[in-house]
Amino acid sequence: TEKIAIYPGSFDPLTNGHTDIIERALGIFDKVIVAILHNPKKTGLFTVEERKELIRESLSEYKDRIEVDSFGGLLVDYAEQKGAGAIVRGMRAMGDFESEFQMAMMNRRLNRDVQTVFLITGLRWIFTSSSVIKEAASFGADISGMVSPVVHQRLKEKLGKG
Ligand code: COD
Repeated sequence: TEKIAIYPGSFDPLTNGHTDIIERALGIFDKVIVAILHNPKKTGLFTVEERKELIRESLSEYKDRIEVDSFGGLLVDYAEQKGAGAIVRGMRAMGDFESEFQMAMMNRRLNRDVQTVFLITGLRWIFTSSSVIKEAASFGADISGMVSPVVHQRLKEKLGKG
């Protein structure tokens, strides 16, 4: 049977760090569902629809094995509904560990059949995050090489900077 993993996150917007994790996950699983948390209380820089669009365009070469979706409510319920046996999370430097561990334990408590799989990012993405990229881009920093060309373009349009 098909091995399906959920890669959940905010993806506001997708960075090359996220893409690195997706590529690694595709080496293990048959299909990866990139799932954006739909949080009505928290608005990001990009709408959920825009984020989906950016992921689809940036990862079009993998379109046969990637599904891009959004979800609300509990992640483990969504995973079960999608027939996914695993949740993939990316690990950067040490700072990620504590909160990720807590979330994984909570998710296991909620559904012991869904495993959390941590993948270690490529060294060059250790310091990359959507928030740092947004902040740097808002001050006009050159963030090419940290995001895909489409994300780069859309960030420039949103922030009105070059
Ligand atoms: N290199 C490697 N990994 C990276 C990088 C990078 N440079 N940048 C980000 N990542 C990883 C993150 O570590 C994370 O694993 C993933 O990519 C997504 O990151 P973000 O920042 O886009 O998304 P998060 O961490 O804000 O997403 C949080 C969730 C939406 C997954 C979480 O809030 C959730 O599951 N909510 C649903 C409610 C629920 O079920 N709660 C109970 C669980 S405690």
